[in-house]
Amino acid sequence: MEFLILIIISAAAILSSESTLIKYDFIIKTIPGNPDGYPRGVITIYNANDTWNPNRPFPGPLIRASLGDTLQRRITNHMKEQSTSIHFHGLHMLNNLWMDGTELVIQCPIHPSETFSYTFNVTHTGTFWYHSHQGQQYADGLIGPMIFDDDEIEKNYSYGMSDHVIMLQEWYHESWADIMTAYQGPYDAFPGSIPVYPWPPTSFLINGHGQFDCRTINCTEYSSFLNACGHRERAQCIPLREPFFGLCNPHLHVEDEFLCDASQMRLRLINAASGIPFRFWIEEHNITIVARDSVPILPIIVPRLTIQ
Ligand SMILES: *[C@@H]1O[C@H](CO)[C@@H](O)[C@H](O)[C@H]1NC(C)=O
Ligand SMILES: *[C@@H]1O[C@H](CO)[C@@H](O)[C@H](O)[C@H]1NC(C)=O
Ligand SMILES: *[C@@H]1O[C@H](CO)[C@@H](O)[C@H](O)[C@H]1NC(C)=O
Ligand SMILES: *[C@@H]1O[C@H](CO)[C@@H](O)[C@H](O)[C@H]1NC(C)=O
Ligand SMILES: *[C@@H]1O[C@H](CO)[C@@H](O)[C@H](O)[C@H]1NC(C)=O
Ligand SMILES: [Cu+2]
Repeated sequence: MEFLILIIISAAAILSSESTLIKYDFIIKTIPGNPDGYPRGVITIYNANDTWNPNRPFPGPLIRASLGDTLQRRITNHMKEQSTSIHFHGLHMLNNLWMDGTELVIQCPIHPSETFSYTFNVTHTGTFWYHSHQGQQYADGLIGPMIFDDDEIEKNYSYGMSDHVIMLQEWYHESWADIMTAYQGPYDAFPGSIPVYPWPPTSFLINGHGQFDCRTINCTEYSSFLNACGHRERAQCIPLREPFFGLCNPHLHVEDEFLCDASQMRLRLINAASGIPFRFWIEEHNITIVARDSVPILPIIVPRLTIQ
């Protein structure tokens, strides 16, 4: 599956300063996390010169450069049991397709304990994101934002330092591998098992944080239902169980605040979900859409928007 982004603000190319080599060195690791208060294993990506943030293991570090810069991004896979690769969503990689990051299509997997460097020239401006391109691995947290400066929006609007990334995701309490097994699993693989599609998310995350009310559901009570013809059918039920990594806490994370200290605020919306669109709005405010998929557009003023 591949997902679209709508980016509220970003823009066209105007060459300015000379080229700089910008280096990042990242480590990828699986750790226990609790994005919505329900502890489970997640994948974190963090600066090699630093440690991971247990309170917000993802989104990963912001990659920021300007049009014309060269980016070098070293990735070391410290996961014990999974290979990986990183795709830079929305970048064209013209004459440079070996840096596109699709595992087993463009490159060999980055196996556990291996390192791989991605190098490319920044030929776009605006808001983008990177994510794992190994199976559906990014659904476990391997995502992060990228900003390429020098766009027209910087010049045409006066948002000052009020420049924020907002990454939206749906979240599950199962790993992507379990969800894929549930999608594809045969009927009666074990007594009572039925393939479940779609597998509903348990919560939604904004910049890696959300809230879950910690309820549990015992599917024995929902095992069947009477259909319109009066026949009893087996029901699909997603069991909601106690976490085994620790206690669930519905009030673990407080809301993030974005202080508005200018008359305008730039929000760089990224839909980093695995399978759903989002509707986004801000109470008592209109939103001006100034770009889509990093391409600037004539401004559109809306009370809410849908991001695919
Ligand atoms: C680690 O590297 C990043 C990216 O190069 C840099 O922004 C950050 O300041 C460095 N952090 C430390 C603690 O040196
Ligand atoms: C990146 O830019 C440098 C310097 O302009 C150039 O030598 C190199 O060929 C470019 N690489 C790609 C893949 O376009
Ligand atoms: C689930 O509910 C059924 C019927 O109410 C009960 O027999 C069973 O023990 C329950 N299972 C769990 C794990 O609570
Ligand atoms: C949003 O725009 C509509 C249409 O121009 C306008 O009627 C409404 O008052 C605006 N709302 C706010 C909160 O500014
Ligand atoms: C920025 O302003 C210039 C001059 O008014 C205009 O030509 C251009 O289309 C604007 N670009 C954006 C992205 O708003
Ligand atoms: Cu992508």
